[in-house]
Amino acid sequence: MSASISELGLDKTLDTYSDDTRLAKKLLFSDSKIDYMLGLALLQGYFSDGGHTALNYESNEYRSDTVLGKAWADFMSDPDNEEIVKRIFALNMNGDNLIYEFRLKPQRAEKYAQYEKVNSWENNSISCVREGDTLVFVFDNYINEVVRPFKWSLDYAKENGIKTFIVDDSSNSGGSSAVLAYILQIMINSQMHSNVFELKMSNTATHNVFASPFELDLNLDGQFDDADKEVVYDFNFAILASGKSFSCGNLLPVLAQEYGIPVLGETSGGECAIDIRYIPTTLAYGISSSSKLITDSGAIVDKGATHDYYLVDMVYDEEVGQEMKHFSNMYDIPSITKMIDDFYNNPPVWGDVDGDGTITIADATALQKYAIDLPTGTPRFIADVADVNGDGKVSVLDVTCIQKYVAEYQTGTGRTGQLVS
Ligand SMILES: [Ca+2]
Ligand SMILES: [Ca+2]
Ligand SMILES: [Ca+2]
Repeated sequence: MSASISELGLDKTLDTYSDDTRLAKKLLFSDSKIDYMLGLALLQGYFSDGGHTALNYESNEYRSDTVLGKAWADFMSDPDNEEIVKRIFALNMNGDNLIYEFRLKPQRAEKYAQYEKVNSWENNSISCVREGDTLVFVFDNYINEVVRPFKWSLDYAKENGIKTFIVDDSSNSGGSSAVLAYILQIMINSQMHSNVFELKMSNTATHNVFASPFELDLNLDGQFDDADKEVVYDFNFAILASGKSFSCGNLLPVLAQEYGIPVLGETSGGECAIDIRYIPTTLAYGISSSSKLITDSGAIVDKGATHDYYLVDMVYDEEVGQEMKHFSNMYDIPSITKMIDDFYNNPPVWGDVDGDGTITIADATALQKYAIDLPTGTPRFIADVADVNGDGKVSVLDVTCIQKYVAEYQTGTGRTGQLVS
């Protein structure tokens, strides 16, 4: 829809885009405030970016203890209005907004129920789950109550032979940047040996860059001192992310990736800083702020962390009547542990494009698809090791080299199988 708005403007887009946008426009011109809110709710599914851009952003008007909020709640629960309520719901599902709430979360819960729950806090909203020598720390908001359970889980892991420590950020809608600073600093502190984390922002109008330093009590003893610099955990850290990982939930994988920590699942949802604005009817809406958080290398974090391993399937859903995202593979602890092991342990080798440590026909097949811009069909694809014949591009010639290598030809294999120096 954004392409249409750029070309035609909002008004004409609403006229031409779909029956729903035409209905939304009609409702937005109504004298009834409930109609107006319905119009916004219809458009929300189209405009949603997962969180920050929210036309019917939760405001006082929507609270059930206000006159309008109560009228809205009554309207939505009235059986006479079932059709329009269903339509709004369906639009929001298609808009990716509710997929995570109604699909990712139950699929995740089902998967984690297969493993040992080591501990949980805050009515089960924070937990850690173990399988073999892997521990997964699960939390869905960056709230202060996460800090001690996180530290507890790290210490448990250290004392109990855990090698792989996974931070499950995949259903995390954000929260406090101070909590994010604590979690990230611990994950990267074997490289940093510091107790100060700097969160950097850039103003999109002036390009002025500024940093907010967080001094961190990493060992949680109430003192800020040198002892905090040596709070180091030598696990193989990894992050699970999805399109639902938003705001601070997006910031963690983006920043951690620059320190070599792999991101598994799908590209995180994006955006970080939020502005709340009001329209003249007093309804609030949310948009992303003009100040953008940036990484150490200066990259804007808004677009999200590109997954190192893509673990989402499309599965036909009979109830919905179409293919829907399926997330169970993201939470299969033995298989993601193997990927994380591969990520940390396999040095880059020419031709091993799926990064599993061996050159097989699977690498040739993935490369063949990549060369013609198809999805590779592998969770990981390392484009940097694909140009095995060294001609500066990735093409079917590289595929042939790998096929010959697999078939044990002595010539015509390029540098397939050699370590990337
Ligand atoms: Ca301390
Ligand atoms: Ca391989
Ligand atoms: Ca090539």
